[in-house]
Amino acid sequence: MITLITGAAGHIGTCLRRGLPALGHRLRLTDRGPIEDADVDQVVGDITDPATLARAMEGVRAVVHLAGDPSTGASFESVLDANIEGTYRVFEAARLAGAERIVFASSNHAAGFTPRQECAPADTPVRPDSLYGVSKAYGEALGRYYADRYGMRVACLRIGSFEPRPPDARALSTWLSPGDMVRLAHACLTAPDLTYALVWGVSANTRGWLDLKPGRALGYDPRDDAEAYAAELPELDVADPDYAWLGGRTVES
Ligand code: 15L
Repeated sequence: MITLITGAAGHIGTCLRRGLPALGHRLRLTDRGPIEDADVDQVVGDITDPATLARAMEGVRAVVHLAGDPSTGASFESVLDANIEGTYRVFEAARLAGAERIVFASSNHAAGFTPRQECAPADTPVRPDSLYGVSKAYGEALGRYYADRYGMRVACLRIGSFEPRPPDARALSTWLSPGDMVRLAHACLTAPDLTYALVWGVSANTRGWLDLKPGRALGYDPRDDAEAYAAELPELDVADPDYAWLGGRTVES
């Protein structure tokens, strides 16, 4: 049983290709360039190329789809190619190859215009704060379609701030640690009852306000908390966009 990781050379891809094998996952990697430090099965090429994807999908049971432009400032042309067309090509190639499960890296920015609240549900309505966020909302819709239409099992992860440590004060609420990223992907790859799920990709942050219950229901057991770094970071004013909005300062950029 092979799990394909797209965008495997990126930050999250590198974290998962290093962390998932120890949890029993046999991986194949794909990215636009070769991954030199990886002594594993890999297919080099672009996800907008159906021939590359057909090779990458051979014998694959599950896909972790990370490839795409990760920048909140991405242009329309860039998201159109990498995120819109690329994500469609990945879902369709996975279906044609008989893969049964897709874990899609969405983002908090699909709902970045959500105001801070007590506890935001994981299926908080789409309120993108950027064209990047729009492209992630599109990926979530595509996932819902492939689940309903073709019976694929799809988990969309609305990832917060994935970094080795919280990069700024906003991330005291939105941080996703590398260890928890691996735990979340593992849960979504193995949950027997997954049909379609939207889950927040964040750690168990003391200052978090994103509901972790849907993730926990799939078996996600976050262990990290950004609070451990709070003393190093400034307090945010409630009027600061990094405090007031899920997407932080992206809502104003
Ligand atoms: C994301 O989805 C982006 O890829 C990343 O660059 C950060 O902006 C992150 O969200 C975040 O919200 O911190």
